[in-house]
Amino acid sequence: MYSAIAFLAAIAASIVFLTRRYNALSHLSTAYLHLRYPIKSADGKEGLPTLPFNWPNGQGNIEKYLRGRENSTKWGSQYGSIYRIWSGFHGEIILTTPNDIETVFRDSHTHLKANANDSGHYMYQLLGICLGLVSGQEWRSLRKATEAPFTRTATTTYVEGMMNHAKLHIASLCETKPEKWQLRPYADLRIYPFLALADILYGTISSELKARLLEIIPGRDSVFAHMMMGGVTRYPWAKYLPLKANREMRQFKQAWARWNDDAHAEAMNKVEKGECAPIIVMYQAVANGSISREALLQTLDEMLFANLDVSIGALAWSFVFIAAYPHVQARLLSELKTALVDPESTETYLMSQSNYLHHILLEGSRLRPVAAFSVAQACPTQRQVGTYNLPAGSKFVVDAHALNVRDPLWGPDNTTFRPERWAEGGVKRAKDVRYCYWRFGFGPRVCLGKYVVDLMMKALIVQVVRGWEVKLEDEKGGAWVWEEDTWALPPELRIACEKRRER
Ligand code: HEM
Ligand SMILES: *[C@@H]1O[C@H](CO)[C@@H](O)[C@H](O)[C@H]1NC(C)=O
Ligand SMILES: *[C@@H]1O[C@H](CO)[C@@H](O)[C@H](O)[C@H]1NC(C)=O
Ligand SMILES: *[C@@H]1O[C@H](CO)[C@@H](O)[C@H](O)[C@H]1NC(C)=O
Ligand SMILES: CC(=O)N[C@H]1CO[C@H](CO)[C@@H](O)[C@@H]1O
Repeated sequence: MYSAIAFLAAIAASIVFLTRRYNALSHLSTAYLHLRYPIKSADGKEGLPTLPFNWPNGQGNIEKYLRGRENSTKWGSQYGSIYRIWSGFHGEIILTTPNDIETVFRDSHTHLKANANDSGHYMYQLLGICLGLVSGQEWRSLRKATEAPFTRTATTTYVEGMMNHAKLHIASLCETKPEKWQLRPYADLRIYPFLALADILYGTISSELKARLLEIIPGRDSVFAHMMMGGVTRYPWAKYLPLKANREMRQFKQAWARWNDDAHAEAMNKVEKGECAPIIVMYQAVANGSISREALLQTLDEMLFANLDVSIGALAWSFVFIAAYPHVQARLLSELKTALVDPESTETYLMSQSNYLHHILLEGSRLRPVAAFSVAQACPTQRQVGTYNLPAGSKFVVDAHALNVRDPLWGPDNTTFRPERWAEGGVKRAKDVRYCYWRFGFGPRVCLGKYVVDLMMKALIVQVVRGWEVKLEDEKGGAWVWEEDTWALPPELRIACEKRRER
């Protein structure tokens, strides 16, 4: 009670003294937010360490995602192992230790996702009800209707097709110079996962459909850029304004729906031949009312567009690490020579989660997680985390670097790229690593695409590395001096591929 009065007095004082200052609004909001959303330790003595609110976004998006890597370390040393930031006016509790993460995430299938990712109404129209952003019964029905093609067993059946995709993609990249060519880590990796995934979902699509699918990409990119910029389109009433953003949204959604209907029709024509593409069963679930048409279209967008950037980044980093560390490449090559003798052993090799190739992916994602902080989600019940009582509905975010790099499990060479560590002592047992490593999420609700993504990455890596020696270069073919703490892909970085000579 006294502290509340003191707070009010402090606010009154703030109004008098701070309104003249530039950052008065930040201070006022900080005081208000502390009062409105108090979080105390179990003995009621301490408040949860909380960052001051910066007008008007808090730490939302820029500091959290774009500067996330630096701020993870900075905030961790300043505020401790559990603290709160602001994403707009939404408090988000940052978790940095495996114990706390287990307490919160062991029932992740019951968690509530932030409405449209806290990104406003424009985002809601694009992806507001996709699989990754819905909760409860809605999530269960949608997951059931879309998960069949992504299980481990289903993924095993894609190995041969994926290897062919990878081969064709490489052929298209090195067409003119198969002896020595350069791979651009981002631009040259975009179409490959896209078409590979489309084939899985829709069956092998005709070249006409493929061309139309590729034509949809620029419009989708533009809509996504409007969403990221935010501003007025965050508000529901803005959809009535004659904005370019709104027109492009309508055009994209129409084109996407029509393309899917046509791809579905094409797949139906092949049913007689005994092919049953996953899209057919997904459309059945719409027809019998288990899921809505809009939710399915958004989920297909989520799979093919929204998650793709993430996959390209992960793939690019794998190539960079393999090229940067010749001893890693040599060991991988010798593993490939013994593993890829026939189609059957290729399948076993690509699906294994305990070989050197797999450890390269794990190690790359450990050091370059796809985001510094995970997307916020809320537990439905109250939790005691550390000494704090966190009310039901508190939103939680995982600090990827605190786990993947700073957790003592990875010491003392925690910042070194060393795939071998995944075959050693403490790290080897899945149970020890479970909550010390962030990649596909925690608990029962994790990334739907995890097996397919790994297969996609492995197929391309295998096809490149067994045919070409990879090295880091700049765009003009000059040597590249690798620095271990490079963490944003430099635009002029290239993967040079030089044909291997048989010995
Ligand atoms: C390296 C690439 C990828 C990484 C690191 C990744 C990681 C993640 C993470 C961290 C989540 C959130 C889990 C949570 O906390 O709720 C997620 C969800 C999801 N991912 Fe991925 N993802 C990748 C690629 C893909 C791809 C290519 C697909 C395409 C099928 C995909 C489909 C999904 C879906 C549908 C969800 C929502 C699942 C649900 O909520 O039930 N992901 N992913
Ligand atoms: C939600 O936002 C995060 C961070 O910007 C992003 O990584 C994630 O892909 C978004 N989710 C969807 C479904 O777009
Ligand atoms: C609707 O169709 C899907 C896909 O064929 C099926 O799994 C589900 O059981 C059906 N649900 C009902 C209520 O008929
Ligand atoms: C992780 O690496 C950093 C920098 O190399 C070092 O300061 C820190 O002590 C390491 N942490 C552990 C747990 O080994
Ligand atoms: C609140 C806070 O500490 N933000 C920092 C995040 O990181 C950037 C870049 O290092 C800093 O400029 C911010 O001050």
